Amino acid sequence: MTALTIEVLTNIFEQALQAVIRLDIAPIEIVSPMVYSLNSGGKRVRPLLLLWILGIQSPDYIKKGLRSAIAVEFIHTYSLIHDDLPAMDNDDMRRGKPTNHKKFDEGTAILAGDALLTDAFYLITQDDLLTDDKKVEIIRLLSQAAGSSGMIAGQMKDIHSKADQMTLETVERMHELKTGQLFLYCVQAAAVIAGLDSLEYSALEQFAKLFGKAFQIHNDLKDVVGTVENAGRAMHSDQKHQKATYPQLLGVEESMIRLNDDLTQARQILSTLEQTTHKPYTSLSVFLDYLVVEMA
Ligand code: GRG
Repeated sequence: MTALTIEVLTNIFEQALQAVIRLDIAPIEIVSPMVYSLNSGGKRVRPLLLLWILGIQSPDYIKKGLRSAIAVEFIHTYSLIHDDLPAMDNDDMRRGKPTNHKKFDEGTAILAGDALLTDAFYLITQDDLLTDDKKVEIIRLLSQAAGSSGMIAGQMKDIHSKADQMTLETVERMHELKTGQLFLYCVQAAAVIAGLDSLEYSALEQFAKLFGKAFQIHNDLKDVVGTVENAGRAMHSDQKHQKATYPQLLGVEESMIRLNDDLTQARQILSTLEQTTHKPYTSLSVFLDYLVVEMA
């Protein structure tokens, strides 16, 4: 595990991702908009989290997780394409580039999202390195995380929410579903692939929940105190869309305090996991470091 860095893992992931893009089979009209959003500068946090946990078990496990990791990046990419559509957030820019429907057209963007969503599951079925039982379990976890009781439920709450009627509790629940469920899938899929025991599995789930919450607070803070380059979209976009955010509900300072509390709790889980399993779980703090926001 010593030689494994985010850069090394990113290279492994990028190579595997580019290799599954079906230029040879699917028509270029649909592959182009899929590839445009897949390769437009996403940080790859979800697949890297899944693969890092596998690397902690043994570097040999990483290749077994590649398709499950690509699948979650497909789902994440679809969710962003659809989230940017005029019927949802109606955003022109993402990651500093035109959104999919601006680069192509609305119908194409809808279909590119549909294709990414559908192909995610196909990719897992075509995984030669996992048993059928594990593939079914991973598909179950991913469909649950992304579906009507997971990310879609969160998005539904989002589009029907009125910022001034949201409480901290309802905002937290919305993000747990909308953002948190895909992170939960990442640790669950890694646990299934590596065959982890239930204690390790549930500690990782607790870690993922805290990470998802911290990720969202960080994302909200970036919109208020960051720069356009960091946010990759117009600043104060949440305010424009009248979204209820952590800084709006709690203020910037209290949001930072909560973010740091979540990060501290997440680090404690990793230390305990490392002590009990003798595996290098504290190396996962590289994901938490990225979310640290310094007080001014
Ligand atoms: C449209 C079905 C459907 C779901 C959309 C996740 C989501 C639900 C919408 C995204 C809106 C948003 C900005 C949520 C905040 C948290 C979040 C998911 C940020 C983007 O994730 P990053 O930072 O993105 O991992 P990159 O660009 O790095 O891939």
